Amino acid sequence: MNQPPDYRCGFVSLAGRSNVGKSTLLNAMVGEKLSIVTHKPQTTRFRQAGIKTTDNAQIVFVDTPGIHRGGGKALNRAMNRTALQTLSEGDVVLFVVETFRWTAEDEDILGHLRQLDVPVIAVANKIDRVTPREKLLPQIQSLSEKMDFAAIVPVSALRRTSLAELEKVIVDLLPAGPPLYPAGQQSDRDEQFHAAEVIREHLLLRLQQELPYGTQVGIEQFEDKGQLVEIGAIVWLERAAHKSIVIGRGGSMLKGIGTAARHDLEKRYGRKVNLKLWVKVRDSWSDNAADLQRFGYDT
Ligand SMILES: Nc1nc2c(ncn2[C@@H]2O[C@H](COP(=O)(O)OP(=O)(O)OP(=O)(O)O)[C@@H](O)[C@H]2O)c(=O)[nH]1
Ligand SMILES: [Mg+2]
Repeated sequence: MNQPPDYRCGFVSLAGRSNVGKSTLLNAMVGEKLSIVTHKPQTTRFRQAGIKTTDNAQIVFVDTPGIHRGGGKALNRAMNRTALQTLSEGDVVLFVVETFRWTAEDEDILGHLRQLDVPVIAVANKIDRVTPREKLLPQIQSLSEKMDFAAIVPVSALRRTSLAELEKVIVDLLPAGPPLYPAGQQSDRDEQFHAAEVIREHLLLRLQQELPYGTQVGIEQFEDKGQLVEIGAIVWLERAAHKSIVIGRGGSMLKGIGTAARHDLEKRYGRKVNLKLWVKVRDSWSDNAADLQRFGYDT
């Protein structure tokens, strides 16, 4: 590929509290569903890059867990640590907020952002929920008083409103340099990671209350057999008492989760998928540093 001499490339960290739409934004910017999305907080647990390559720039978006208070378990601390570490590694930071809601957690994150010496763009997301439109202006105004942002860009990640404008603002702030990833590569994670995440998305969607937060998915088998992809995964729980709920009456809950995940994976690969799920218990894994490390968290 012939790169123009002013080609730009850099890391763009997505920062923000849970549920503001960081993963939705990453997927929309890259144009591929790389990160899982649910209406529940703390959906994203791992750092993941989503790469967008154009003729003049390569933007490496880095999705992070939502920075949150409370929880208090080793898992919560690991997620916050991952998010803060990623912030400090960006050439540019996107501070994603809900346009209509500012919370104590937003204020905490602002405190971290003020200490960075890289440009921070405030992304005022979910503007589709701001009606009438006249309300937008005072909200942007109050955001502008919080910090000296490089820019404030109101968007709707869900409806893909103003994303081209956001991309332009980002590219203008990126350092000059050649691309870091091959043009066709969109994620820095392998297919096992994505398969586990798809299964976790359906655990989050179908299990109630605290239950999904104690689940973890481990891929045991991943075999591409041409017309068929065979996947075997363990759903780890942290209490034996949760097993009967996750399996459900006559296996119905686990079956429902497996079927939904299989449909998504079949769409992803354009092929048949044979998905087998097993349920196992590892007592209190989410508060155990050794278990977290084993499951791939930064501890
Ligand atoms: N109305 C509206 N909803 C949105 C928009 N962007 C995201 N959402 C919704 O907000 C919820 C949370 O989205 P996520 O992308 O998972 O949020 P997140 O910031 O990655 O959350 P964590 O991974 O938990 O930190 C989902 O229900 C999304 O559909 C938007 O522009 N408008
Ligand atoms: Mg997320």
